[in-house]
Amino acid sequence: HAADAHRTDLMTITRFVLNEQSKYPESKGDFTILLNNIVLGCKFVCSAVNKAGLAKLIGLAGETNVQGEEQKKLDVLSNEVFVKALISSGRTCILVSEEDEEATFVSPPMRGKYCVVFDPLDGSSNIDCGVSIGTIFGIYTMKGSDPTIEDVLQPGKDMLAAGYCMYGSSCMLVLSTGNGVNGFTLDPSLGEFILTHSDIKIPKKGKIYSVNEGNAKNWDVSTAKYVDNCKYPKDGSLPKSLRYVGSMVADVHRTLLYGGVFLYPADKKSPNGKLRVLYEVFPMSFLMEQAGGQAFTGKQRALELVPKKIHERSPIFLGSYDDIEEIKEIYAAEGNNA
Ligand code: P6P
Repeated sequence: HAADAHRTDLMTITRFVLNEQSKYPESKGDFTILLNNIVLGCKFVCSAVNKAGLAKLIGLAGETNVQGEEQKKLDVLSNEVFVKALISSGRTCILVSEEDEEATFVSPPMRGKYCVVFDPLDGSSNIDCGVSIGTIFGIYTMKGSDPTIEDVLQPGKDMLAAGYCMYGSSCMLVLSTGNGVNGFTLDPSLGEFILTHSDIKIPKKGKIYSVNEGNAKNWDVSTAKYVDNCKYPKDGSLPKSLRYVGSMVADVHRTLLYGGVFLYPADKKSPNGKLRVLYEVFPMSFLMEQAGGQAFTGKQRALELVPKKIHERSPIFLGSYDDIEEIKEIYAAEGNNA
């Protein structure tokens, strides 16, 4: 039976990536090895997050990260786990983490050709109240023969792959290697991520908008106008619902599956918005486009941004194709006049 086949023909993330990579005869399995180490990191963090309340991991580590935010112990732990897993893969040459001010250059003999940019535990301010949090990552290939910082300042459209792992009611890894988006759910009894959401496509138009309304006072005219249209539609359609978790992985995952838009706009306080280009905006924009959606900065296609600094920020509007078109039309008409 089909159901049985599904149960017995377990498509693990490793098998899935191997199948994908077999389309590239020249690939030597390096990407699969890299991905396996990312998956290992996600499994470890999933376990640590689920036990956080019990293992007294909660609470401030007393240190502050480069963003000037109090670091919680799980941040520190997650970052260390991913850095060690990525270096030990022997397939990376540069690592950029939200938790580390400087990029990490991997020395031979552990050096490989991939550059990984990641936020090991995004949304960590939500750890103590049990709200879903996640790991976000993007993968570039080194351009030359020796790694330079330019290799991690490439536009998001040149990423080889991107994904996130959400630690919520279940642990789910959502990945794209440039051929669509697939979702894998961790089966804790097997310790394997199993394909559960094949070829995810975001609905063309959604009924949900996701933004921190608390920043409304500081929005520019175009954002204010778009959000107003969501609440008081001019075309007689129903108002959109507001859903905002305050954890990017949770808000983007819901947007990807249900449709609608997620916005973290610029405002008078933060002219470049809050979210980081390399390891929040680019990976989520890459996934959205691969799922048939769009990602816009208020000025341009998000994936065409060329970052100058590894912790640079950008405003971001991402989600359903038609909803983002509406935002682009408003910005085209009104501009960014804050
Ligand atoms: P605000 C979490 O701190 C985070 O980096 C993202 O995960 C989330 O989308 C955003 O900040 C929430 O920011 O200002 O609405 O609390």
